[in-house]
Amino acid sequence: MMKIFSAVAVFVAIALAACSGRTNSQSGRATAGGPLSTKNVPAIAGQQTTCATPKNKTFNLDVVEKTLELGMATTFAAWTYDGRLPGPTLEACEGDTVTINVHNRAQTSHGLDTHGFMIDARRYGPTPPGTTLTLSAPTATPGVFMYHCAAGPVTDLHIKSGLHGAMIVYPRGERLPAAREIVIVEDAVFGTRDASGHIPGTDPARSQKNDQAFSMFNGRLDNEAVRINPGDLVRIYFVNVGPGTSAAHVIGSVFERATSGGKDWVHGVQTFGVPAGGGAMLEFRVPQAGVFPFVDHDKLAFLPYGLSLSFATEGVAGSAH
Ligand SMILES: [Cu+2]
Repeated sequence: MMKIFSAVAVFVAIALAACSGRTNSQSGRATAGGPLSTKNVPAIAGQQTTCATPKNKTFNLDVVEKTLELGMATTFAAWTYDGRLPGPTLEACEGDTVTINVHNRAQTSHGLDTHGFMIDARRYGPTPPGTTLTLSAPTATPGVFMYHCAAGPVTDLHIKSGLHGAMIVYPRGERLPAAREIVIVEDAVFGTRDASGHIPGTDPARSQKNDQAFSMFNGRLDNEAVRINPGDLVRIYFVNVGPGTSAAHVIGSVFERATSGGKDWVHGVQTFGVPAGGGAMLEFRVPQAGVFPFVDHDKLAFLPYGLSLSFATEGVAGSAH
C-alpha cells in the first residue's frame, strides 16, 4: 500500500511540474479571478449571487450507494448524497428559508441533519428507502455548517460512510472582500483496503474507535494544486467532518482572519482549530510566487496519503509537500 501511494505521489508531482508553463510576476496585485475548485468539489456561486437570488431556496439530494474513485489506486464503496464525496455544497444567505428534500434511493434508512438549522432534532429523520424527507427552516446564523446523515444510533457509521457535506450561510449585511473562494471538507475513510485497492465499506470497529485508514480533503487522495496568483486573498469555506479537531494551517502563510461562524473574526492566526462537526471561514493572502499547502497540522502523518491541498502560483510546480 505504501509503495503504491508513494509511486502515485511522485507521478502527480512530475505531472504538475510538466504542465506548469506560464509565469506570473505581478506580485501583490489585487485579487481578481473566479472561484476555485477541486476534483470533487465544484466552484461555488458565492455571497453576492446567493444573496441576490430569492430568499426561498430548495435543494434536492438523492441518497445513493456508489463506489467512488479516491485516487492513489483506491476505491471506496460509499454512501453518498448525489453520488458525491463530499455531498454537494448548499449555499444560502442569512435570513433565507431553506428547504431540503432528501430522496432516499438507498437500501437502508437515512436522513439529514444540517447544523445550519435550529429545529426539533426528530425532524432530521431517518426516512426509509424509497421515501423522501423534507426539511424546511430559516437560516439565522451565518457560517459554514456541516450537514450529515441522521440515522439514530447508527448515525456515526452513516456519516463515516460518506454522508456529509458543507452548507454555507453567507452573511447578508456584511459584504465579504473579493477573494478566490474554495470549499474544503476534511473527512476520512474507516475501512481496510484489499489487495485490489478496494475498500468495501466502513468497518464498524474502526469507526467506533475513530481509527481512520486515512483522512483526506474533498474526498480525494490526489487533489491537484489549485492555481492562484501572488497577492490573491483566498477564502476557504471549511468543514471538518472528523475524526478529532482539525488544526487548519497554510504552510507559508498566516490567516489574515478566521471565524468559526457568526461574525466574530480573529485576526493574524497561524493555525485555527475546527472541531469535528464544526466549520470555519479562513482567509489568507498568497504572499509571493510559490506553493502554499493547506494542511491539518494535527494529522501530518497523512500528508503522504493526500491530506494536503496546495495552492500554487502559475509557473511553479505544485508539489503537495
Ligand atoms: Cu444514513
